[in-house]
Amino acid sequence: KAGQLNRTKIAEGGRKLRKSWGVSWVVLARNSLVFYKEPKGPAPATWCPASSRPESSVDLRGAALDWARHLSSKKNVIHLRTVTGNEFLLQSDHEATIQEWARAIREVIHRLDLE
Ligand code: I3S
Repeated sequence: KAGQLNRTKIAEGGRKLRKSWGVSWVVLARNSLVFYKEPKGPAPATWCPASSRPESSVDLRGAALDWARHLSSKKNVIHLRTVTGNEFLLQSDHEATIQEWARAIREVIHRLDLE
């Protein structure tokens, strides 16, 4: 699964960070969520995430996902916490989009729990 989402990192190793929302191209891989920086301005027709270097990736093993009702004034926000104490908010203006992401990420976390 892949697509564009708004995202911000809110904690690193358990330490709170200042929010800074940005747009990322997000790819759900086997064990992780990988973030790619979107090109600034209109994307060249040749741009694709596979040809660019990931900005960062999040190990989903042991991670926890919740709705982020009290962590943002935005709608449709999910809150992802890793075992290492990194925390992210992911948001889409389309409720169905974020619900699909939540379901897909939970499936990966659950599968990794069973391994
Ligand atoms: O949880 P906060 O601190 O109210 O989050 C808002 C701020 O981080 C704000 O940045 P500055 O403090 O640099 O102005 C962001 O621009 C907002 O988007 C953050 O709130 P939301 O509710 O949009 O997540």
